[in-house]
Amino acid sequence: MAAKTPSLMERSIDTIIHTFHKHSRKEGNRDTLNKKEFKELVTKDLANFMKKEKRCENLLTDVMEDLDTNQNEELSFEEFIMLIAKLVFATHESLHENNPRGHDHSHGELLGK
Ligand SMILES: [Ca+2]
Ligand SMILES: [Ca+2]
Ligand SMILES: [Zn+2]
Repeated sequence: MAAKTPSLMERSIDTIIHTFHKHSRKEGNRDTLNKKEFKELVTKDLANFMKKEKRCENLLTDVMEDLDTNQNEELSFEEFIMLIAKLVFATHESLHENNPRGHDHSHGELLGK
């Protein structure tokens, strides 16, 4: 059976994993993010979705502490994807801000424009 071309959604999942690894392998444990690696990921790869956190060191620390459920000061992939889940949820919510759900299911524009 010939492999099908990955769909956009499948490629998006690949991109999340690839982006995590791109940063996690820079220092120390190659499969977890330390604070510096997490900061770089937010600054370079989530610059639009996390504008406030990008600019504020304290906010970024709070986000990392929330995600680090086993409190070892490193983010595993499992801990990190909770952030992606929250961002996906928040993005869908903001699309609906002026567009009620229901029969007329309409959406605003992406990236909070
Ligand atoms: Ca690392
Ligand atoms: Ca952890
Ligand atoms: Zn919707």
